[in-house]
Amino acid sequence: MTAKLSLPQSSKMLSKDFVYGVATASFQIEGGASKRLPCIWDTFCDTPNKVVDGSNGQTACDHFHLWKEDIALIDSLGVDAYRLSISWPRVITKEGKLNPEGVQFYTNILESLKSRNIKAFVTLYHWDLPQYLEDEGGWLNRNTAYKFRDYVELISTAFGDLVHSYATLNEPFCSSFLGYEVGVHAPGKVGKEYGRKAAHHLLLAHGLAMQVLAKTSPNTKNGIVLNFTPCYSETDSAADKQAAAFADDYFNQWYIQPIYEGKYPDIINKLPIAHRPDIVEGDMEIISQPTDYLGVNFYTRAIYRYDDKEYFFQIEPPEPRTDIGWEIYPQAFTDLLVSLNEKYSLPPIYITENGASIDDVIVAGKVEDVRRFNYYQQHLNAVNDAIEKGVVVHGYFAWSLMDNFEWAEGYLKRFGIVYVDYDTQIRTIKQSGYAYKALISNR
Ligand code: IFM
Repeated sequence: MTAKLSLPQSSKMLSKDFVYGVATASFQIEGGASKRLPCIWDTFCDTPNKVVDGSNGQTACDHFHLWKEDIALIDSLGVDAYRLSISWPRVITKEGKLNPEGVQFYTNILESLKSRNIKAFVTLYHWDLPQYLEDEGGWLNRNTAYKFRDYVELISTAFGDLVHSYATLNEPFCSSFLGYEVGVHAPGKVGKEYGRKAAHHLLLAHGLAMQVLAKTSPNTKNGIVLNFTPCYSETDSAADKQAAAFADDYFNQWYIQPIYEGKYPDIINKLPIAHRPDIVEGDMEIISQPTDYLGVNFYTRAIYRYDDKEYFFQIEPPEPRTDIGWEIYPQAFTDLLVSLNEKYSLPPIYITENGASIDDVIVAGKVEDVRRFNYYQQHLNAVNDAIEKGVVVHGYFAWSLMDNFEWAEGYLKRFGIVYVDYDTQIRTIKQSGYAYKALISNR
């Protein structure tokens, strides 16, 4: 494949200041599970029928042992930044103290990145809650937010000036809705009475962590990463439009509005009292701390029709779709960025995740992932269109650096721009990876 990723010559995304990076998360790549405390995803993986291929994160991409090679690989792609996450159960003991071995693992990585001039974008929570905290109620327990604050204080102090940017949380929607409301993610709790409560404690944790970072790490860019699946109505009927608007408030605005406006969407008043979060006086002020940036993760959109029992019903995504069944609809990316920009007074945005799961095959040492290449081209264009419409975007991270543990899908779905052979742990840069590298170096 000789195709090149391209952008209009005048594009701000071709400026050297625009940050290009690749992203991963601790549980998805590290392995090295015996060297940390168990987390909720270990327990979830051990529960029958939760992960499609019955796999777990014990070894994953063995990044725990192969991190030096992986950092060299990242460097070889010519990226400006690497977005990684810290495993809370690797760096903090049950007693709430730093675990020096775990801290050293990340310090080595951060020092290596610094020596190569690669900016470290560090996510402090990408879903691997220590199991002992889940045993005390997890994100349903308000105290977990304070435990998170204490962990952030310790780890950000330990990392000193090795970090360029902190994200408090990755995708609180997934942690709360998928983990505590529909139960398809760890810890697998099911109940409408749980999801919003967990979300509130996660957002509180974010706000408390932002307050801490302002003291321990005032020179880093501190913010949060939210995922958005823009909601469209199936038809132009008022009922369908209302259904899409309700879904948007429930799945998207629920997580951003508290941060930038200090309140939940008005639909909170339509939820039964038992399903609403427990909001203590002062919480919304804590949650709405100013952020230096907003991280936006985008993959797809969702289409809704009216439903008289549940307010909305999501219809099957139309083609074209990626291998994970998500519709490819880049226009929604532009629409999303423009609408967020209109609705809120936002700091600069980083696209912290965007990418495609494709059923790659490796043939004679090559992965010709044309469909992923096309996905990247369309979505880079979509970001560029949003920038031209006035949205301030400072960077873009491909999800993911390499194939990895895709949560409830196990290792069956591949999102990497680098192919991983899980038997040999050999990494092979895919054609999309070479194209991404060329885009970055040709700026
Ligand atoms: O793999 C995940 C990642 O951990 C969080 N955002 C979405 C990705 C693809 O599902």
